[in-house]
Amino acid sequence: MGRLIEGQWSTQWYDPDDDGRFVRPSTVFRDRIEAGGRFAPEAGRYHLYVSLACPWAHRTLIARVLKGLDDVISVTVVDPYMGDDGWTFQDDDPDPIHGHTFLREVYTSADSAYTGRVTVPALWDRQEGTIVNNESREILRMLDHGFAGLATRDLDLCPPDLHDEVERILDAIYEPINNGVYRAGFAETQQAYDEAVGEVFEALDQWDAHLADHRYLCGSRMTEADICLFTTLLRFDPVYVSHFKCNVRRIADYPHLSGYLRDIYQTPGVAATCSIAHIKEHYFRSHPFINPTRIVPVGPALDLDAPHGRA
Ligand SMILES: N[C@@H](CCC(=O)N[C@@H](CS)C(=O)NCC(=O)O)C(=O)O
Repeated sequence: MGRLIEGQWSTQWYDPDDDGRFVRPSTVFRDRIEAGGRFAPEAGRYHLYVSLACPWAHRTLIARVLKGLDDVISVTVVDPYMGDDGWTFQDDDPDPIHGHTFLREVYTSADSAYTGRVTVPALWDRQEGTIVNNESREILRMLDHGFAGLATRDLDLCPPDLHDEVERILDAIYEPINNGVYRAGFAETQQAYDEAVGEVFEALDQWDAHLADHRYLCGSRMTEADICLFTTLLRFDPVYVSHFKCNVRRIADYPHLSGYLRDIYQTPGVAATCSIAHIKEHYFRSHPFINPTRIVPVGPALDLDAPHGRA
């Protein structure tokens, strides 16, 4: 793990705030794919660098498959283990564009003086030779709306009539849930941890109640908000409960969130983007300050194919 400082690699972890809270830095590449713009939608032009372990990258993999963009946007999956060199390419899934060994080299190929973390997802443009964007929520929206005419599946994950509600829910789940589990797991003081875990479970309790009478977060249609909640819920019982100490309740203990998790998992195309083995291998092996033995637990037993009862 580490970061680039003016193009030079440094094995530094995140800097907490004065009270030991985890602080997630903002991402740097924030351009957009749009018809008529510098980054126009074109088949074969863009490439996604992802990890199957990462909940943020997983959002973009799900959108790619649900929109039928598999043949339009190519993908490389990095090795689950993130050590001192950061994300590394796998021998059986090498970097097809540059032939690099490390993801950080993709970042310095985009900007030789880049300063920041080397994160997934990152959306690469073959034509301009740069990273278009490395912020998952924005890449998700680009895959959803930026490739009209190229997407082979007719489905809108943020339709105009639900736009404001999708945005509201994306905002509402981000800090307490999506980022909340990280704020708990990477807290460096008891107070920072207590604060984060309290927020995680208050929010989960609230959304479980909401899902008692809504199939999806925004009602009867699956949206970007569901994708963003799903990728955190999928990792919750196998990883966040023990590794990030989010152990007040499991998702399996929630009457509605548990079925909702299986409902999204069983949506055609989604299961193929999920690898519990990859997820566990990444978290338990890559954070020795949390798990010094790097032993990957065997459980928990999960049956994501069990009936979800929510149709
Ligand atoms: N805000 C970013 C966060 C991406 C992110 O933090 N990804 C993690 C993997 S789960 C990563 O690549 N971390 C490497 C590091 O921070 O060194 C997004 O939503 O895309």
